[in-house]
Amino acid sequence: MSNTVLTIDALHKRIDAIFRKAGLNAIQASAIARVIVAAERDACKSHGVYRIEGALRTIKAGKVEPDAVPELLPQDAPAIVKVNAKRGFANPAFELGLPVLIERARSCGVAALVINDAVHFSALWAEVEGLTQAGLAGLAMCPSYATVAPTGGNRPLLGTNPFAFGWPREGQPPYVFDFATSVAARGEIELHRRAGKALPEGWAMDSDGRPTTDPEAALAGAMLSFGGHKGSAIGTMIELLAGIMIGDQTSPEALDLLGTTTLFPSHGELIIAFSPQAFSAGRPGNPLGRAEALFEAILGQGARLPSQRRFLARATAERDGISLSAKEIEQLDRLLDE
Ligand code: NDP
Ligand code: PYC
Repeated sequence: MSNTVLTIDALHKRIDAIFRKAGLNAIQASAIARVIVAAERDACKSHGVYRIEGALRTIKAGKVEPDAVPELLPQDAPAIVKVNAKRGFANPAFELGLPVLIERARSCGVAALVINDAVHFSALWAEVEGLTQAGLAGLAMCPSYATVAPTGGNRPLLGTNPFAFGWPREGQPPYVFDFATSVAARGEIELHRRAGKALPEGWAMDSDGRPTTDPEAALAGAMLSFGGHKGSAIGTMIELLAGIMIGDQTSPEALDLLGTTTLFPSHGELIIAFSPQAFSAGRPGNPLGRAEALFEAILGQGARLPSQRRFLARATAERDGISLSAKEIEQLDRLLDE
């Protein structure tokens, strides 16, 4: 069956309507529809429309507050902005905190946004892009739930803990990377399972700790960290900074609370914004100009920059619309009728 092409706006309206019908308030529905549409627009299927069912399951199970209105908390420290998501999704909490984070990073040179008590399922590149659009560099990270074995271990403990970085560029899309600290996002394993495809070797172990390429066995077992002990250490750092340090759940705690990996976990998120101008003040050279020389040298070797694939997909979707399979369209229609 052939694909259907929808405009970005039309897809947002459909997904927003599904979440409104499921009981989310306008703030929650609109913000999570925005990140899901952005993922489809940028050809990041692991966090696109397939995530709608997980969000709906989480709403039905009462594990997210459908009427949550995130709250900006009084500031104790000028460079730490805190938003409580009030057990709603992380995305509206981020949207509330972003302008304050930008203002604080511009005035202090560096500032952090702490999001607490949030249900989280989305990709992080959209968040660091919010900073690069304001001329800032930034990092974003969060735990997830225990699905990844620490390197040398054989049972799930760490989350797939995403880590994103953005650097602003003038007249060009920013330099952005965003990856799970497991070999691949768990969403990729689920997409392999749905497609009946074996996993590449080195992604996961089964529940007996043996290497597996079977997605079912991998989902029941443990995923592996990217880069062995290095990814395992970065994943642990994220548990420390974006879990324990901000007074929120670590991945094993999030899984204990939820009791399943079929719903979305509740935990916090940490976003740090840097002003390149403030850090380089008094030093020779313009940091954005110097960065361009580095990017040119990378490209000059025939390498590509992270997010280049995504930005190309975005340009195509903005021009031609978003192409969804017949199965995906059926899913959207069914979810709206349910
Ligand atoms: P990928 O491995 O698909 O991509 C990781 C990054 O590497 C991207 O920025 C990608 O850019 C870049 N990249 C890929 N290939 C190359 C290359 N050859 N040269 C240069 N750069 C390259 O991502 P993951 O599967 O690890 O993660 C996917 C998403 O899952 C992320 O957006 C992450 O935030 C999300 N996630 C969310 C979680 C959560 O708890 N909320 C948990 C785990 C993951 P490009 O996109 O252009 O290919
Ligand atoms: O893809 O690993 C993942 C993931 C976990 C929670 C949201 N996405």
